[in-house]
Amino acid sequence: PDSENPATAVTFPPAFLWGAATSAYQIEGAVREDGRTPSIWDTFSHTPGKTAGGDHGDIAVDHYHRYREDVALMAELGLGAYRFSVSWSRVQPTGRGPAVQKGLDFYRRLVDELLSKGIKPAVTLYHWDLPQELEDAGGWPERDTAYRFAEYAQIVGEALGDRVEQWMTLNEPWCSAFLGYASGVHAPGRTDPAASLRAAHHLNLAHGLGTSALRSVMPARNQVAISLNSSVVRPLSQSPADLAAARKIDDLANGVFHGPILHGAYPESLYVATAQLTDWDHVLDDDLALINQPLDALGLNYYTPALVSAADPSARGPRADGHGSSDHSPWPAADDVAFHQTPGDRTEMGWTIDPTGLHELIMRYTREAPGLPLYITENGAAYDDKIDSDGRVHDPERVAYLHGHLSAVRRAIADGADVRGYFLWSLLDNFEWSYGYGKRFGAVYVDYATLERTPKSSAHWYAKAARTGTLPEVEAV
Ligand code: PNW
Repeated sequence: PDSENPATAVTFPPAFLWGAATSAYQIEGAVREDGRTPSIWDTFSHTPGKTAGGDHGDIAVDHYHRYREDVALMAELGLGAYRFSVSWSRVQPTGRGPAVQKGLDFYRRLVDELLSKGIKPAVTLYHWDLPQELEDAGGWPERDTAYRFAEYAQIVGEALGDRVEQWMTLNEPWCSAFLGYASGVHAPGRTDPAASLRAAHHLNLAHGLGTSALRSVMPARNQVAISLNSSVVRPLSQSPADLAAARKIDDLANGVFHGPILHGAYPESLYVATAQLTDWDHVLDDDLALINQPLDALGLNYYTPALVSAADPSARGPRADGHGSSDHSPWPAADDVAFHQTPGDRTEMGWTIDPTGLHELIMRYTREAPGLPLYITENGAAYDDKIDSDGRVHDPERVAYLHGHLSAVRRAIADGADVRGYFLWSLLDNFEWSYGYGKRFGAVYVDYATLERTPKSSAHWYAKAARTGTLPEVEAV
């Protein structure tokens, strides 16, 4: 087999980090414990019609009470790192003011447990769960939310900065801004394209101010990064109209965040494309400098590429962009763009499996941000997993997905990219946002009746990869 043949083995550098990722609202549960108050996801998931089957995160997979067991599982699987997020409303129930120690204590215990097992914690400060009170005050379209985030970042940085080295300010601000405020398929469920563009800017500002706040309270050795939605956007043809459509979506998916964060400027073409919605007067003079903080690393999340063409804006058919169902587009000012299904096999999300997209993405940011270490902070697949009568969960499709994408990462490293680690999404089956519990992304199966955890065959496969630094054959499971 490949893994034993040095000529064909897919072997990673010895320091490569093998991790898994989760987020607070998707796994913790315990939503009313120790002073936690509702976030926009509590409100949204309890609003009829917003999530599949009315699913919500009240219990989720009860990680708040089972974190020791979950860390033990990670240790068994030989993970080198674990990426999790902090629930803002556990730490600051109103989104402002002094911290609740009990809330912080949970994360202190979790981090200590990880460190005691030799697992490197990687903290995301914001994975979409804005305290409801801040949404009531206007949410991300309001500038004040960015200042509130900086204050929260400082609190968490002070509490955990002595023992957590790897930090991410935001997870996928694209989803927060455009699924939250334009298409409305994510919390808070607003459908106001102009507001979504303001939200995007204030998320950028929050990242910049939060980065400065973290650095002001943490040891200099710690690394600050951000995990960006980093779309691979392909034109359906090389016609000028299709190329322009791809350019527009690239600006709205990538440029709107990478531009100010990495280069200190929004793409000129983004201003032009969105002029009908906003004159961008919410961008104040110093903002771009505040946003453009030097970073220690960049996190890329990748699932599937996008395929787009020009479209006649009057002929609005059903959309196929894989971002949930809504009559409202998550793409402001892009009625003239059509989305197409990329050919190939798909996961249970309907997302086409295309590892070449991950290679492409890594090489793009290797060029765009030379010298900046990269981490794949999310990659993974949902399948309709079932537990067998012998108590095993056999998920060869997920193994193949991971093998394909990790091989793409390895190719990128061979091509000169500085990829330092990979975080599988997700450690556990969990609350998949508007899709509820129906979509299972975990390497570990969760029985939602008993909350019992069972590592799937993909978990065993991944554990072997982590242990040996070499990808096992896909048939080896
Ligand atoms: C990411 N889209 O979400 C998130 O960071 C995770 O919390 C989530 O569970 C995971 O990917 C799987 O979905 C996304 O519509 C949600 O393009 C939606 C999209 C992308 C990522």
